[in-house]
Order: sequence, then structure tokens, then C-alpha cells
Amino acid sequence: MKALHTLAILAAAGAIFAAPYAAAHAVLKESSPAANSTVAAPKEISLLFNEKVEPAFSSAKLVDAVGKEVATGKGQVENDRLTLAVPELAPGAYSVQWVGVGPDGHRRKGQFQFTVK
Ligand SMILES: [Cu+2]
Repeated sequence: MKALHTLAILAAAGAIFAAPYAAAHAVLKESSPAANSTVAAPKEISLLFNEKVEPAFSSAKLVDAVGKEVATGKGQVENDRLTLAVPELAPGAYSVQWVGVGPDGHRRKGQFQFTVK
């Protein structure tokens, strides 16, 4: 039964180490405008990640309803927040495409939509 006991301990250790590993990747926690929201034209887009992201490698871009990239300022990163200054946005649907690179160098990307009324 010694072998089985060792296996059980290894399985438990694996579960403990797997959890922080999965959490160690940059994911979007919240945003302004919020995903799938309809808002008055925002002055900026703000993305809050679950961890600090690397300014040199993390970015966001804004794309309009026909897939054309909107000319924005360069995304400013401060710790876990990325802020993108945007020009006056016409009513319509927009998509934010982001790339977040955590302290461990892992790159994650995603996107969400919002609508300007
Ligand atoms: Cu990672």
C-alpha cells in the first residue's frame, strides 16, 4: 500500500501546484466600457487585468463595426491597468482587442465588444 499512498500524495501536490500556475496568466478582470455594454461615447478605454502586465508587450486596439482600426493613442500601462485614449467615437459597435503579457512572459489575448449609442 506504500505505492498507492505515494501516488495520493503526488496527486494532491499536483493539484496544489496546478492552481497558482493557471492563475499566473494575464486575463481581463473588468473593463470600461464593460463587455457587451451600450454607453455614451467614452473618452478612454480602461482594461483591468488580474495581474501586473508588461508595458512593453501589452497592448490594446479598437476596431469599428466594419473591422477598421480606430486611430487611438498608445495604450498606457500602469501595473495591472491598461488605458487607451480614444478619439470621439461615432455611434456604432466597436471591438477591443487586447494582448496582455504577465510577469512570467506568457502572452494572452482576447477581445470584447461594446456599443456607442
Ligand atoms: Cu503564465
